Amino acid sequence: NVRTSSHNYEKYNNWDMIEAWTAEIAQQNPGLVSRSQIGSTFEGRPMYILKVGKGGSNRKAIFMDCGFHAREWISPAFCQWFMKEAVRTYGRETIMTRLLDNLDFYVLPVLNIDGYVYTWTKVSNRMWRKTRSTNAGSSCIGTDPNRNFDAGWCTVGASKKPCDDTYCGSAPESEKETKALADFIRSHISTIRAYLTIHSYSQMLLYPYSYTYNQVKNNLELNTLAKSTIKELSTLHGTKYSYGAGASTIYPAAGGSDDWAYDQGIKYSFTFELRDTGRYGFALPESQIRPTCEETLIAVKYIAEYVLEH
Ligand code: ING
Ligand code: ZN
Repeated sequence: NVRTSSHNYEKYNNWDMIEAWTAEIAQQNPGLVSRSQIGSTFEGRPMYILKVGKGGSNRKAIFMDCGFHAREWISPAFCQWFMKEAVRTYGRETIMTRLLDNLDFYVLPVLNIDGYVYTWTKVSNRMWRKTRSTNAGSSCIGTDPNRNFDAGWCTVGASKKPCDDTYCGSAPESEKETKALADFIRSHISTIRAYLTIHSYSQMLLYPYSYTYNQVKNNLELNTLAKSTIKELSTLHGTKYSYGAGASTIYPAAGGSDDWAYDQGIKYSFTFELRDTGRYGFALPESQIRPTCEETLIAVKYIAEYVLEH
């Protein structure tokens, strides 16, 4: 295994760094990592997905995305960390080796690239959340990508006003970014067994539904899995997470990607809300990248093992 040479995983990296890194990590780990493009953003940037796994036919897969919301910088940092650890520990560590021998991870390092780039342009733009698409009849920019999926779309916890931070968009999948993600999942639906989407902050592990208080069919199973996952997560640094169905644990909100993925038939669908609980919020210091990513990696591996066995 060759480590990516220059990439700094304990700093927040801008999009140019991340884009270059996607090419590098694939090139440096042939037979383990491959890169493909799933679409383009509103502003024309290529959306790259990394596939990590030893390959073979008819393999189960786990899909994970980061960077839905522009300001949640710890999220893309985790997808980068996950890939680093996957290639570093494959063949050296039992669990990662078993995972990559038996399933593929599809990792989308940044979904909302245009928004992420925007948060790097000026201090005053650091708290941007949405995409950067234009809205007909409004001078306000952007749609909330996590209100833009076809899951009770725009019925609750979402806004129909383009100037709002939770604007649901003109229609489900109106954004090029969410459409590309949804198209990718639809076209790989026969293999994808779990959907993981990484947000911040709140220290929560959420499962469907958020668009309704109705319980999913395997609610008890997801509740039990979430409970044991956060227990594992806490063992490293003592970080306390809460967990439960989205609507009752964080707030009711329609159009989220986890609810949509679940309704596509992906029975293990989770939203992570990483550190912290509000002291730094979205401006989580770089000194917390390592501990946050370490503990989150434990949780992701724990869920992946469970999914592999079920
Ligand atoms: N939180 C999520 C949000 O989009 C969420 C919470 C999860 C809503 C799943 C709907 C579905 O508001 C953050 N921090 O973005
Ligand atoms: Zn978010």
